[in-house]
Amino acid sequence: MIQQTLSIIKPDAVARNLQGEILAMIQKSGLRIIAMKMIRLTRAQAEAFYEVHKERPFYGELVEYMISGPVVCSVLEGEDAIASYRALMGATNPANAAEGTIRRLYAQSVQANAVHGSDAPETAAREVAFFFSRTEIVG
Ligand code: 3AN
Repeated sequence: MIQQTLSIIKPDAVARNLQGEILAMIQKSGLRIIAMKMIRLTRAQAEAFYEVHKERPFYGELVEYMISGPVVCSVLEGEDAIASYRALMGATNPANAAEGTIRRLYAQSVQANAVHGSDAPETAAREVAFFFSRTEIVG
């Protein structure tokens, strides 16, 4: 099934100038970038985006990290895009990420793990709409 998913290249990866390499991996995997923007999240945006983790002990640190520098948000489209991008990202903890995945190559820690990708169709719809209006999805 053709799906859309939200990707975020997180502050640690943008700070290390890895946007191009990560976008190249996304494109080589066959996913199409149908919308993209570089932004700096406000605290309110970061808190709202990660609201599901509000009760987790790492929530405060996660918000601080996500506002520590610019991020690159994009909407990816393709066959089974949600699962296929999560496979390309690799496990949340880079120590467990498979060879050749974005996180194995570029993540620094469980928190500074280079990329975000939606984890289910409902979250993908919410996350795409969180960052992009319909007219910004141009691909
Ligand atoms: P994923 O990004 O693989 O979907 P989630 O949704 O469990 O993983 O976690 C969201 C984000 O929260 C992660 N990408 C990471 O930045 C941060 N995070 C998750 N678990 C931890 C943890 N144990 N300690 C610090 N940060 C964490």
